[in-house]
Amino acid sequence: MTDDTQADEGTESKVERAKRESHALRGTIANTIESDASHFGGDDLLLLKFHGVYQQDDRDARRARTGAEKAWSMMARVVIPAGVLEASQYLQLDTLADTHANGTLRLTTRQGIQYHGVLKGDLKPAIAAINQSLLTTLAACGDVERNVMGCPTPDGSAARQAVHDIAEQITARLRPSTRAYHEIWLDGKKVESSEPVDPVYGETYLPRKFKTAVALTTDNCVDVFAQDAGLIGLVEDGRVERWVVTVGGGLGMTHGKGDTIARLADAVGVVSTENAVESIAIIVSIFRDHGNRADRRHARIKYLIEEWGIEKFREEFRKRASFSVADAPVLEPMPFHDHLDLAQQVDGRWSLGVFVQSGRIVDTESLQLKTALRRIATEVSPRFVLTPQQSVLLTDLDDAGLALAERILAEHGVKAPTALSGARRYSMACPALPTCGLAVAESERALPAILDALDETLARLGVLEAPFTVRMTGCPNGCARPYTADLAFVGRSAGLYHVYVGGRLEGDRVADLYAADVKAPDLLPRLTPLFERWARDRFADESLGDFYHRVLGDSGVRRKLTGRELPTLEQFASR
Ligand code: SRM
Ligand code: SF4
Repeated sequence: MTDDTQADEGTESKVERAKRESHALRGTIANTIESDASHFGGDDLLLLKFHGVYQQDDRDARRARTGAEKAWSMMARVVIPAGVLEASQYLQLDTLADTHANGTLRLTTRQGIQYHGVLKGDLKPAIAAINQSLLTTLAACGDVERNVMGCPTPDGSAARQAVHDIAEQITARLRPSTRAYHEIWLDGKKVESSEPVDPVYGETYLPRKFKTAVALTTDNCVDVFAQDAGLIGLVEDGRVERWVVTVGGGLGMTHGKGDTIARLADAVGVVSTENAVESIAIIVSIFRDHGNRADRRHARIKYLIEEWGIEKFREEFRKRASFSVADAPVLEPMPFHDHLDLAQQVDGRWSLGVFVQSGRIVDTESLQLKTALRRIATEVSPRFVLTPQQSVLLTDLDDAGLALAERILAEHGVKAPTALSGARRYSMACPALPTCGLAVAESERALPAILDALDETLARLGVLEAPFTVRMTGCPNGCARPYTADLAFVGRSAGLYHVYVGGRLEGDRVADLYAADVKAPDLLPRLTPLFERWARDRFADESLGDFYHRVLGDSGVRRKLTGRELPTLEQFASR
């Protein structure tokens, strides 16, 4: 056996055993909460994830300390299907950041919200408060269906309603049935020890996490091909009645492990709206029954598709479906919108985008974003729709509300999205240090300075407004979806990054490893020849990733990237 996540042949891995023996995800979490212990241990660390909680420690403090106990705290993640919040919910979540966490809200790349720095003693009241706002942390993490993403489609059309409805319905259909969540965090009442086995997930839940997104043929802002499963609504006259079902996307890789891959999804077939949710449930059931439970590194559905091939998967899907499944059409490339531009809804009201750098809502001296959004929630009361790019839309604004929201934003130093460079507006970074236990390099804290320098270079070259996406992560797990970006920096070790080039906003192409092991200060100097060539020779509106592919002469869509150390393509820029 190599580690806890792998099993010897014929034995059960430690993680599978922990799930089986957890008594429907209870473990000893409740006892630890009641006790004086400073932190959780053993199987509870795994089980907590199903409740939306990760135990973390302050990595900065870890570096500074010698021998003292780690500075433990918790990260709690809120499930928000398709990112839709009422103003009252946003207000409650905002308050919670100050009363029970580190004073910030962190919008995630999957339209959820995370709290960092929650102390063990604050966990129970924090989760209770989240539930009072009619939201939950249950199934935000763990080996189950995670937060279901959905295109925000701020036009308020029937297509938007369809996306939101389906995201809600998938969430409800695939939420774990355990009473443990209520028992531990809410009412405290013990239920009979004979709680029935979860009807969807069984005793051992899924082999690993499972992610679904709902997109539209008119917009792939959710990066649907990077998801375990997806639904793409075929928009006809503003309505959706049929959905393309997709399977087998996923981005997590391990450096140096060629058998770990970033992969884009394949189409399974086309189903009607009434069968869309069931289609995702069927894919989940196939993963539950056939996913790899012996090696967690290979326990994502993308590896099952690699092993079986998509034809075998389609056969299995049809076998389990009690409804008709049409052959999947060849999909035209789908456009991408970040939805931040001011847009009028079909009902005449407005949607206004607010850019949030790396999803972190916080007040600083020059930018009081948290205060501004709080004031808008209180004084204007719009809907808050979190975007898959870590920003937020204020929707359903009437004329007076729009004027007031714009004034409040300006008063607190929040720039309009149109005032941002293309690179900044479409950028994303994962949290990495100091909270993420898996980070090997900086990301969220490093990206702003990189973007400042990048903006200078792009302005000098006359391409400041050109849209392209820059994404950064502190390790190869891919939380900011780096491998579908035009340009990505992926942490290798402290101050060292792999550079990927060649994805694009439309999310239908996987990037290439462009330069390996680049020191942080050398990132932009190493890329300048590529930027210069792009600025000089690009077609109008051609993104960096598209240009790279056209000039390299590779018009094919790259469907997967492996963690193997490939030769880099940096020399291309000087060819
Ligand atoms: Fe992620 C693990 C943060 C989206 C792939 N991710 C983690 C953990 C929980 C670290 C850990 O396991 O200890 C990170 C918490 C850091 C912190 O301090 O907050 C973390 N992931 C995030 C978020 C917050 C990044 C962000 O900038 O917003 C995103 C939360 C989304 C949500 O609301 O649910 C987040 N993670 C993603 C995505 C993107 C996506 O889903 O669209 C991916 C790539 C897609 C995929 O899953 O293939 C992603 N996260 C991972 C992986 C690699 C999984 C794999 O198959 O190898 C890990 C590591 C793991 O699971 O063991 C991971
Ligand atoms: Fe942590 Fe790596 Fe995910 Fe960044 S990409 S949040 S460093 S697991």
